[in-house]
Amino acid sequence: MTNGVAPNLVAAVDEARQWGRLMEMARLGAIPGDGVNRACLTPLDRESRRLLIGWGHAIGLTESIDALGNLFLRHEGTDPSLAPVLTGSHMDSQPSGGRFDGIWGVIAALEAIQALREAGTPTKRPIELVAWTNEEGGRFAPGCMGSMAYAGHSAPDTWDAATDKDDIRFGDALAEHLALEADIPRRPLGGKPFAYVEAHIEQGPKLEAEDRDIGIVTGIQGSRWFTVDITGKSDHAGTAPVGMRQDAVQDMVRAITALNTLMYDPTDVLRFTVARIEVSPNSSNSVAGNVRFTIDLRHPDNAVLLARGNAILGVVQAAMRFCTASVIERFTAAPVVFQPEVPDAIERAALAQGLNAVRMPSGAFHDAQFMVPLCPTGMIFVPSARGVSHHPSEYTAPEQLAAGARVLAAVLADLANQ
Ligand code: HGY
Ligand code: MN
Ligand code: MN
Repeated sequence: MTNGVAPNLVAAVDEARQWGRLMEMARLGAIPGDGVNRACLTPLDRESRRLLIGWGHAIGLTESIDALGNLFLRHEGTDPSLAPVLTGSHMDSQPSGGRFDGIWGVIAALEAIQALREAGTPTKRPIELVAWTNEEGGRFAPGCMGSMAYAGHSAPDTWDAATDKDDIRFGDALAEHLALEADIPRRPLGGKPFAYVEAHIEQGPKLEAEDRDIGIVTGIQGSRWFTVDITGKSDHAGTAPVGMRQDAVQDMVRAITALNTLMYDPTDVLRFTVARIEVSPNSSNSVAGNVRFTIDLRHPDNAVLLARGNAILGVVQAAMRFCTASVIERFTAAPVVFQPEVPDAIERAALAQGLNAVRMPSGAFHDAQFMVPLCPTGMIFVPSARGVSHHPSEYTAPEQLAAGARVLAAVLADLANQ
């Protein structure tokens, strides 16, 4: 199969069907402002997975799950013994997320596979759609647990003790989830796909600003997540002299101020974010005895990621006036560059369909980051309105999503016949 993919395949991708499925999914966990809050391993998550399985069943796909709850829908190839082409993304959302992050890549994979079947496009290799468990890390940190376990990057029980805001352990939530999906056939964790391709919204401003249809993703910058614990002593806000306090909030402010200096980048490439702060006892008239805050650090150059990240502990501890501090690293995703095979297939498909495509890196992390050591990997981006994501107003138009699904369909046909 060359890149001259049958035009009827491209025509078989149905814009309205894809949009309709996305909007039906968006009702599961809908929040004001067209947003979605659908955390992993929840009843809403399971409801969305059952909806997807139903759509897959209707077109003859067979479902299975692995020990991390990663969900697979398989389209059989003419030679079932061949390594499959894997495609998909995640179904969980941020707590105040949008209707497209992750879930579009899953729905686009379904749309592309359905178009292949309706167009009668033969595929030598099987194609497997995957919905990864807990990509966002919103309920249980870190993100990408399902893909990291599948790829052998981390042992499957690595995160069992991670807790959510209600102190539920990830291991317990996963065990409950797997029990509730016990009717779904189980498959071993892991695999050796022939290739992996993920469709995803850009979550940034580039494609819209340059009036492009498609982003051919060349790689993903590195990410490191840390948790900082500051330990002081709670006290009475009215009586405790300020000079005698061990105020964890005040020392947190000193630490973040010092970290801002450490992380300062005049070129604005480095991304340093503190966005989750837990204070105890969290009462307006009790001095804070304990504070926990998160750090999300990103950069495309691993040397910078290592140098700045490894300096965090020393900077935080030097900033302490009255408290003690500890730092734990929760997540390490090294920068990756995609092998040429899949980006080249994406470029061939976009050009063959007369789309305006550009090669670009990803600022967001994705499950694709962990597939790179396993097989040729790539991602297809479509524009994000105003570059906004991880917000209810996240938006990509139906015709833009359809263009992405058409490229995905052509890429799957290309790869599955190699
Ligand atoms: O945080 C990220 O980069 C991804 O969108 N979860
Ligand atoms: Mn995502
Ligand atoms: Mn996201």
